[in-house]
Amino acid sequence: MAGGPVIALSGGVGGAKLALGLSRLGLGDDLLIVANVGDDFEHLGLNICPDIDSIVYALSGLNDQVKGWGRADEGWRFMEAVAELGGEDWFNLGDRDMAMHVLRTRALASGQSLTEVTAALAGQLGIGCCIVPMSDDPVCTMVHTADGPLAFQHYFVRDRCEPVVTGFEFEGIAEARPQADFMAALKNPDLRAVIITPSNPFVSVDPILELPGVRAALRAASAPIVAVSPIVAGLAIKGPAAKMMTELGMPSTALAVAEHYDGLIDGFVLDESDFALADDIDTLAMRSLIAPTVMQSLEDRIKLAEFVLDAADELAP
Ligand code: FO1
Repeated sequence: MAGGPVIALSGGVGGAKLALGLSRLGLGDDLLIVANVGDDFEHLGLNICPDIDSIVYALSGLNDQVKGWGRADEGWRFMEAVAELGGEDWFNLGDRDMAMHVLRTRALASGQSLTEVTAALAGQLGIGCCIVPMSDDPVCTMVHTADGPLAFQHYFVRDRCEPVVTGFEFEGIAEARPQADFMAALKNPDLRAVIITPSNPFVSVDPILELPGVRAALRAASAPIVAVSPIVAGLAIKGPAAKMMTELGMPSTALAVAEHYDGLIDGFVLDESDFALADDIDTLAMRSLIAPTVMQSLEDRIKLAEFVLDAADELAP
């Protein structure tokens, strides 16, 4: 087993599952999980960072595995009182979850960076690996729809992903700097692997890839880049990825995801149910790899993480 840093690019639920598996491989602080911040927004005066929180809660075992976001064993008395007072109640903030948002908002207001705040909160929850935002600068994913542009959480939560998607825009991306530890790890000659987790390619992974300098650094990186398909047998395990692909005029297949990453990645992990796509994927500039990618148990998460890391080691030049 080679040493060296392992970078995982992650959005919410699907990415957090694989991030948890990776965190159980004994990589320690060689594991750097880079979280999308395009979903972040200010709500009720609070700085909300859903993908960071999905990863932090998953790695600390606090996550609600049914909803896929927020904490387990949650109460909603704060939200009941918000509704009672006529406040916005379309975005549910659990009573325990509120602590994360209040403490992060205060720390950011005191001048701490999102990197510092995330490290402090993850550290309080005993998380050993590094979780960093993709950038400490603001990036806001806008979803272009047939009815006009929508802020991401309005599209995803308020409007339940129902609007027809025509495109995406990452406001602020041109001015945003990739997070420092992320770029340093990419430039590290001992870099072992870059893993693109099975998150939504368009709204979770692309914001990270579109940061100035990231694609160039990935291409120049000495390590293999391996992506795990978020689409299994034509369906997204969770979330609107397949619906978005159809609305964008793409087939909602793992092959279409591989093509989306073509030219950037060295390996693409398909679920066993998509084995028939392997030959098509091998015609792209990447190697198809087949494994069980639906992660229900912790064991599934760890096994897929081991598979992906072994695949990267085999693909290493
Ligand atoms: N998703 C929902 O579908 N409904 C909600 O009310 C909701 C609240 C929420 C609060 C905090 C948080 O960190 C995430 C929350 N999410 C909710 C999930 C969030 O919209 C998604 O996790 C991402 O933005 C997409 O990955």
